Amino acid sequence: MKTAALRSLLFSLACMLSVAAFAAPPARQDALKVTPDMIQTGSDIPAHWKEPEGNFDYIRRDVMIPMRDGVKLHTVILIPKGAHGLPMLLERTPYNADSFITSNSPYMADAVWSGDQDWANAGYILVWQDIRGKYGSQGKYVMTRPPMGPLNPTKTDDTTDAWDTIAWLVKNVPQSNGKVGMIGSSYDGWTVAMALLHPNPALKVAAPESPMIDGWMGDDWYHYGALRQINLDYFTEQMTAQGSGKDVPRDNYDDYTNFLEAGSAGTYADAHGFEQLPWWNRFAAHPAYDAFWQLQALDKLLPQHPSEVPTMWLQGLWDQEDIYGAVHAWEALVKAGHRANNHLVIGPWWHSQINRAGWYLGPLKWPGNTTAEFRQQVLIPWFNHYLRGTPLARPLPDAMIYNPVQKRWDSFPDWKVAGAQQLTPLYLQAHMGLAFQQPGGGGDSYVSDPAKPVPYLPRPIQANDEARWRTWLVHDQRFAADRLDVLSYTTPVLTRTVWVQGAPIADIFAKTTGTDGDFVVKLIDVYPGTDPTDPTMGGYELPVSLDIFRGRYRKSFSDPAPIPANVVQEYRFRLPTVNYEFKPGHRIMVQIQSTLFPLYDRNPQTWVPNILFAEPADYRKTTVTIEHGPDGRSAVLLPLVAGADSGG
Ligand code: PG9
Repeated sequence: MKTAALRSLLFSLACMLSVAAFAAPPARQDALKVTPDMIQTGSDIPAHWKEPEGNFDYIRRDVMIPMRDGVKLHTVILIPKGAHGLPMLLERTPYNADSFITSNSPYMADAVWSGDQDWANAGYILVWQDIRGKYGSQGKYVMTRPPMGPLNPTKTDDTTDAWDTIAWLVKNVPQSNGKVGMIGSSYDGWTVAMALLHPNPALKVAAPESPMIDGWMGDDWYHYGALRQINLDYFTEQMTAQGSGKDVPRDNYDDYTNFLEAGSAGTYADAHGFEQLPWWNRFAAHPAYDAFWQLQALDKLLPQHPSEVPTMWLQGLWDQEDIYGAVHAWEALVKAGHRANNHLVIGPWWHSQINRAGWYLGPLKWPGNTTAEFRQQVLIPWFNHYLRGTPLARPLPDAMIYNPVQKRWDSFPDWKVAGAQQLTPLYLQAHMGLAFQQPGGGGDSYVSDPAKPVPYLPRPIQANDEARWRTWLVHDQRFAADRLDVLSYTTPVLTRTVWVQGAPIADIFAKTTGTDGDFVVKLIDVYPGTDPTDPTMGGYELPVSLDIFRGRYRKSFSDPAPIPANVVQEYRFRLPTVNYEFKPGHRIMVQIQSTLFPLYDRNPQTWVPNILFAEPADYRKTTVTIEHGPDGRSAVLLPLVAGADSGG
């Protein structure tokens, strides 16, 4: 009771006081005292903010490294605190060195992007550099700047820039042991390959990952002369600003519609101001494989300047951007006698997936994180060997290629370059059959209508939908098999394993009523109709290896020629390298079609000098006939593993 009374007394007092406070006259504004520390006449943003790094386990250095011509390149270096005698891992990039540090975590392994976390944990000094003219670097940007020579009359290229950078790092990073490894994927893989043309002696090991090696033959820009017009966004992203540019603006949600309405790739480019881009103008003037492309094809240049740097050429089995580069660079070096220091690795990955998680690819699931396991168990120990002298548990084989059916890595002590393997033809047959026996004859026709090209994915298609882009090469092909302009040849259900190891060759004999045309060939694994462990895979048509070929280049890539109408011609081209087992119960399918749109531009199917600028009237329907023989027997030639073959 006592307490309650006291509480009510206090409450009444408080109420009286607050009424008194409200009732008191306000303090006069001009009577308030202002001291100088209350006033800001400048900016509240300091000219240079320096993060206190007391609890950081690393030091960040941002430096401008001078090149031999005085141009300075912006370089970010992360050094573990207290480091001494550590190797350096260098990545040279057009994609913003700053962006590789994805958070301001005080812990180096948390601060860097996924591709570098294992390297940070492994105790490396990490170095990223903006290449000339991009992001923080001085100088002029040139798209995949050709090496000094006929296409580059200056005194620098990405070989000299890598050399000068490494020389500077060795001198100016006292925490290092003076040894450098280079890594990077795609464009950054190209910069690794460029460094190898004349490597600084401190470059001790290298891994070009999905490197762009020959942009015309089979990497980003063309495949066997068919234009990858979907990359036109890349032009504006990379070359409309020193930093990041924007994509091409879209009129429609569906890129199928956008490219179809534009007509040719050239019209699309013109409509979006591409004539302002010097690279586009050089590019568009050289649709064929002329000196412009050949003189910058790195699989031609590397064997002319072979390095002794141990090099791991690495790519994905379903690499939707640069499926050509690593294999061809490795093969070119091996053919020139440099097998000993060059290794080939092909993982079950999409483009650049090596630097991300590797549990699955589209519907294909692996028993573990194939990328992290590879980095931790193979790549980093191999780098450690050359950069720290750590012994290797076992030597790296000539080639390691993932077997996506057994879901394991297969190692090859003596992987054969394409052409050195025996090939077994799997022939197209009557009644849409496919078999190892020679066919009787005949052929099948379809109408290829440029007004209704075959899409590479079910519509609607957004080129920049990353998830669909990364997995399009493993997309179920049933959507295409339904079309009348897609021929699907299938074996009977296999009774034995057909194991393909190497590069299949498409060898198609065909005639067309037009004077030009493209041929798309897909080698497909048809799953059994039901799969109790994964019902969604019942009847799945998985592309194992596919590519496109532009008919005008059937005799020469540099000198295209019209196709004689209604005359059978041979179209022979190599498909991407695989290590694939077609299992009993499955069937093998070969699909043939003339368009893969809008990833590839449409062939007008009428001869014009430069397809990039075909006029609307040039696009014409044609009837294409694929021959079974006897004049020419269409087939896909398979490099088979002896003893596992011929189930069809
Ligand atoms: N595939 C991309 C590219 C490389 C080189 C030139 C143009 C594009 C990339 O991912 O970097």
